[in-house]
Amino acid sequence: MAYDSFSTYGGAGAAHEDTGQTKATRRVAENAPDRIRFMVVSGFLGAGKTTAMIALGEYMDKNYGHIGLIANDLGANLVDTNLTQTSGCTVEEIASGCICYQMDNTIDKIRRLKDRDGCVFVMSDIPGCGVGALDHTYHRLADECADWITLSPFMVVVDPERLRMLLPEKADINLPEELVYLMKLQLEEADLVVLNKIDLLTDEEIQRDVDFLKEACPDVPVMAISALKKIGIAELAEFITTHESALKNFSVRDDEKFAEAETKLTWYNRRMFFKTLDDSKIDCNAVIDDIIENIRMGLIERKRNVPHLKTFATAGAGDFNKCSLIGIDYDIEHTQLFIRDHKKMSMIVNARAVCESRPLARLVDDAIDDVCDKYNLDVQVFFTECFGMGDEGR
Ligand SMILES: Nc1nc2c(ncn2[C@@H]2O[C@H](COP(=O)(O)OP(=O)(O)O)[C@@H](O)[C@H]2O)c(=O)[nH]1
Ligand SMILES: [Mg+2]
Repeated sequence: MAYDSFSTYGGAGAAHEDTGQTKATRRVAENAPDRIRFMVVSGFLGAGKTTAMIALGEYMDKNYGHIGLIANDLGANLVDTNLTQTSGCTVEEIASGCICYQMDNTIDKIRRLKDRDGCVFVMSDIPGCGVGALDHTYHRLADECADWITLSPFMVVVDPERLRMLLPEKADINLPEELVYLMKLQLEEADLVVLNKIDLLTDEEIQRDVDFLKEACPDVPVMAISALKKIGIAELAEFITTHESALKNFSVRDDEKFAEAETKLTWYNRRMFFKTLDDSKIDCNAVIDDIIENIRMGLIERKRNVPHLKTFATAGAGDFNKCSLIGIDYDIEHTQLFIRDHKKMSMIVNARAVCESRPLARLVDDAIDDVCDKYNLDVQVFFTECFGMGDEGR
């Protein structure tokens, strides 16, 4: 790729080698005997927060010292926790709510990662759209833990597909106006904007998106990476270990439009187990594709959308399938397919949808009934939760 300036701010310098002591290694070590750095990775649903966190974690764990990851999402049986555990970093999970409202727990976890696990840097992602975390987490940590936590830039990951809604072309990707508003708020909150998924773009498109983001966020650096293909990770690691948050005064506590936007989102988590009724082995990849496709079609029919749907399925002996869908206008992305046919599989579905919770629950049930008929399967559901951000009694 000819686009050679992934670091578009301040020339963070040549990429580090994967081995040996880098300048930054020494810096972190010098500063850090009794301090730790903390960073929130924010960004839109499906933008690549978790993938970016793992890519950074893996790289920094080799080059900077031990890294801790906090996988933060809502509910039990989450795909992301399973994933982050493959990174080599120490992983903690906060699944009972957003870190914003779990700060005592979050501070405990950061302390434990530092004292027990010897971590020098901890990253946490955030559920939903992340907006508000600067206020709730960074300002609280700055007030209470300044003597042992250094706050790295509040990082907002941007997905080029979703960015098209904000670009002059104003692409209509079937997301309500409220979510466009959430994306704008996200950019305002950032200390550092990271354009992700540049492996999907031409050099001209990367340049156009970076220029647009620089103009939209004139006071903050913009960097470009591919978390999946691990492009620009060394430069990003250098930046976040050598800069600190500006601790902007940015709050959405009294923003009604924000509250309204959040209530558009519904969380759906389910864990289940499938087996063939006649004990035969079948192509479980096709079953998963059909489930996702049925959900997609059901949402299209109801004029609703799913900014992020993730599935993770295992069938023993290390064979697994991981898929992702980032909206009704997109194809299913297969991060990993089963290599063999199976007669059983265990599966997790996590959906973050723009759809009311009851019709969503019904639609997923229908999608599953449909594959059971088609493939002659029995299903056992172990866990389901489905709730709107605004649902009473949550
Ligand atoms: N092509 C491409 N896909 C990516 C990249 N980073 C993440 N993805 C994919 O985007 C989807 C959402 O990623 P994820 O990290 O789960 O997003 P999150 O919801 O922000 O945590 C997954 O299917 C990823 O494999 C990237 O750099 N390039
Ligand atoms: Mg995630």
